[in-house]
Amino acid sequence: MKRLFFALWPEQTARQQCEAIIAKLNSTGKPVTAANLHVTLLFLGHLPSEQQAAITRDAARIPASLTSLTFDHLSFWKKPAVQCLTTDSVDQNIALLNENLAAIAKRHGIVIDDRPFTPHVTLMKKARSAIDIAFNPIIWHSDGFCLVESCPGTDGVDYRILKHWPSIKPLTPKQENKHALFKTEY
Ligand code: 3AM
Repeated sequence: MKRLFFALWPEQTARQQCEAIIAKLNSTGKPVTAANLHVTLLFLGHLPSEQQAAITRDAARIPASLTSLTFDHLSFWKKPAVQCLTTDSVDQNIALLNENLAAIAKRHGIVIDDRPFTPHVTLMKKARSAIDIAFNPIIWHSDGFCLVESCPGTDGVDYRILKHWPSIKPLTPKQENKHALFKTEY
């Protein structure tokens, strides 16, 4: 069984801007690696392959839409002990995407988190306290979403994109080495 979630993956600019903030947060926790930066749309948990296939089939029917989030706050969440980027203004297309994905998951009997959807980008784990730093808002554009596997990795966890809608071109091997994120199955 694979541990899966739906997510938005960053464009290069947004990823680099996140990395710059992580650098400013230096030594205040465990930094998220550049290749792991994402916005979780819906956490699914461990799914057997038949359920993964059914979810994948249904997710492909969700109309593709352009989405944009402006991350302008750095938040400290005490319980998960993370520093993350957050936003007060959630793009309606992203809220709809989350609703559509949640409906698919429920239809296939997956128990999902019933807390309100709060788009965020985790930058630092094992964080101990709030930190006040200045940064320019990060505009996170997406033209689709992906199904991601969370795998145990050398750095704790590695995220592996299994599928992306709409389809994207795999990176060249050189790019793949750099960001290790397009080890795709599609
Ligand atoms: O880094 P973020 O918060 O975006 O927090 C976990 C991570 O997202 C979240 O899923 C993403 C990939 O692991 N996650 C892990 N377990 C979860 C759970 N039981 C969960 N979200 C909701 N319920």
